[in-house]
Amino acid sequence: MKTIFVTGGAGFIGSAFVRLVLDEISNVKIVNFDALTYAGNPDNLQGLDETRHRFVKGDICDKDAVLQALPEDCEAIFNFAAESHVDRSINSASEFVLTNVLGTQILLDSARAKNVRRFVQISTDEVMGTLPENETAFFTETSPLKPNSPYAASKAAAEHLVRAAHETFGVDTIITRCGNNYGQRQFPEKLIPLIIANAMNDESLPVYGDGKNVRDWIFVEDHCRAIWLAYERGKSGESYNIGARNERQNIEVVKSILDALDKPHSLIKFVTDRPGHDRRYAIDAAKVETELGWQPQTTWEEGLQKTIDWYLENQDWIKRIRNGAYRDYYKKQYG
Ligand code: NAD
Ligand code: TDX
Repeated sequence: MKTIFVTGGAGFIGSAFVRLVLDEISNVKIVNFDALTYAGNPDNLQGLDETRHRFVKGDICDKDAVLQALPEDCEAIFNFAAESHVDRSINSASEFVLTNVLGTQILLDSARAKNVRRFVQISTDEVMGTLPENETAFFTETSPLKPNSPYAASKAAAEHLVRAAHETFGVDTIITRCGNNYGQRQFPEKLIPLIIANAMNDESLPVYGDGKNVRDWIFVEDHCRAIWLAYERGKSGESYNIGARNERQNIEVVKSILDALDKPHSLIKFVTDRPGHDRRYAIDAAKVETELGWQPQTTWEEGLQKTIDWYLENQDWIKRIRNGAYRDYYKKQYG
């Protein structure tokens, strides 16, 4: 049995990764280290095989706690833990610098201290900024880092620290940069679950600006499979851009959800644009396709329907989240 250390494994993508590894990789045990911030949810870990999964509540900025939880003879750290919502970073950036920057450095130091064999940093396409609105420009692994939001800047800073650990100390590192994920258990501050939750309750659907910003959507399990392949087959020190070649304008995404739920388009409400709103993200996935032999397995139509079905079938999950703290956030963000 190999042991891996997953941070942020009670969040949206981290919990999907934990599930995928437990389901599909038989010789791996997981220590799942998560601070359970507003975005971390123990409900996301229900039903896991507890003989191979151990949850530890802890903060990646707390070095003693990390060193204590990090198992001896650890195969890899997968760092999913982050403050992940762009709008929250616009309202208050400090938490983003702490967790996303300092937390990553503490994990890198801990990896060195305990001779962890590989460090996988889960990064984002947003570190590369924004693209013009034509079909010919894409993010590649050699695109310059030009982050535009405090969130993206903190993730770019983390990438630099990962690179520095590799160059200076020879830490075996992999960076993955993915586009917008969607799927089960995503916190309803992000576009797709927010629209599904509001539409299910016949509430208005806030669309920023003209609704024509483009995101490159990927089903969360496809992202997680690519991360595992990058860990297994990736070259030390390299970055891998992950995307399913699935660009959509926000307004198209919102209308597709309304149609699937049989709700009227009149619920859509155009609201003030996000400051510094990146216009378009689009990923050239040639490197993960050719070097890692990865391909997405879920089409947009299948993935969106699966996601909507999950939210319809798990209304208690969403009700528990849409509590007082969420309501306060929503009011502050949307008025
Ligand atoms: P999320 O907000 O759903 O989950 C983040 C998790 O990290 C939560 O469980 C939270 O409790 C935990 N966490 C936060 N601060 C922590 C700390 N200081 N110590 C320990 N745990 C802490 O985020 P997500 O959407 O699952 O994103 C996971 C990772 O993937 C992030 O690093 C994010 O930058 C990256 N990413 C996300 C997307 C996307 O579309 N959601 C796309 C590309 C990359
Ligand atoms: O209420 C909304 N209305 C709206 O029009 C929200 C929450 C979003 N939007 C727009 C903004 C974006 O153009 O929808 C698009 C998607 O927004 P988010 O879900 O907030 O995602 P984004 O800002 O694109 O960032 C996401 O992808 C990259 C994740 O949140 C990041 O963690 C990831 O790194």
